[in-house]
Amino acid sequence: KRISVIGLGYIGLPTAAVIASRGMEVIGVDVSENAVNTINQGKIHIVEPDLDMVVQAAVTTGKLRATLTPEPADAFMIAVPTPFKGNKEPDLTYIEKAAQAIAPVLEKDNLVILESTSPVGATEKLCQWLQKERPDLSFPTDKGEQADIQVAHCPERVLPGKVLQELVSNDRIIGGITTHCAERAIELYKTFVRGDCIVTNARTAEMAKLTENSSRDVSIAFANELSMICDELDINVWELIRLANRHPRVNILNPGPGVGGHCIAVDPWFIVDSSPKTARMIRTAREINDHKPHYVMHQIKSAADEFKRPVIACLGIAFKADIDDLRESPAKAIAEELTASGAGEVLIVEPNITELPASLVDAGARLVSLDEALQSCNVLAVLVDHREFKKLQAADTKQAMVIDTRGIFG
Ligand code: SAJ
Repeated sequence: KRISVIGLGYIGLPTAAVIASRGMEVIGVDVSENAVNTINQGKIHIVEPDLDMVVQAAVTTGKLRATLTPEPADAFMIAVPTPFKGNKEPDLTYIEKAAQAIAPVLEKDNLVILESTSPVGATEKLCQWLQKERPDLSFPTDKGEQADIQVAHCPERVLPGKVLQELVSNDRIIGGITTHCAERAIELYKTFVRGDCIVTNARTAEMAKLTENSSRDVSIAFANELSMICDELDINVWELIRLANRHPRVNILNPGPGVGGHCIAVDPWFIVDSSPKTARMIRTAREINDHKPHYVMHQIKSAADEFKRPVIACLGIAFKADIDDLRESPAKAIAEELTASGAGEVLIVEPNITELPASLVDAGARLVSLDEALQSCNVLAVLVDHREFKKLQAADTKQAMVIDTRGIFG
């Protein structure tokens, strides 16, 4: 069997490499020449623990090959980005482009799987886009079980930082447009997934993925709202949550500087876009989490205003602990806003990177060691709970005013 993976990013590349490591022939397709060349040299263009070794092995054994133009295959797995537009409407352009790219090489009995997190109805749209390009083939939205091509939505659910492990161990939701589509998809996933593969229809599978991330977003918003209420009432939110969580049926998540990454801060908007009047809590949770970085930035700024020559140390700019991913990071946004506001000299400690992004360098921020930051700062903002920072004791921060958004000092 030949499997083609469209989109070789954070989801597509690990998926392609894992399937190749099971002995199947995998052709990876990407629009980026740099990604294609890097992968064909057995290297990777993204950061994920252990991915380099798996990709190198898959390329060296000839099981994985990357290309710019799709080639015929038995199954196509689409793992392209689904961002939102300025007005928070889902942007399905990458899925449409992927459909147009694979349509010319589609053959009868091919299986097409959409892995990208998508708004409800996107898998049906994918069928329509393919149908438009290939009027000679029939699709399950139209011809049901008699269709030439099978289509399913099997949303990815892996946690950045643990992708290789979760790709194999997580349960999978298999949303077939028809039963036969689901059966075909299960057959493919069973070759590399150890978790259960649970069948449903495509629309429910789309909504299930959005629901998982919205559920987490709503829970984090609850914690973030609590943290702001506690500031007003002079209560330590970390102690409060520890106490409340002693109740057998309460499990509050951790407040933080806001919600980052490219999933949890995006996906709930797809539900809001589909049901704008009804999705009130989901929208409010998004607004609370999006507001949190501004709130934290003002807290830091008022602390800095207490000093004649404020030196602000920002501990961490990644979007969460122990990764180097700065995309959609609230911590990075806070550091940028602080630097631009002229609140003081800004020192950044980020053990997972070797160079600061240009936006911060240009604004005058400096990347320094933890020791240097501790020695020279008078305001200390803990923005990410990296393992290096969790070792800190209150005594290490000396005379600095501390804003601890992650509760490392409890
Ligand atoms: N965060 C908090 N408090 C918490 C937990 C998280 O502030 O108690 C923040 C993090 O610091 C980070 C953001 O939330 O900024 C998101 O981090 P995360 O670890 O919760 O999730 P992601 O975005 O790395 O991955 C999520 C996962 N979804 C769920 O756990 C329901 C993952 O399984 C999905 O595959 C992924 O989104 C995705 O691709 O959709």
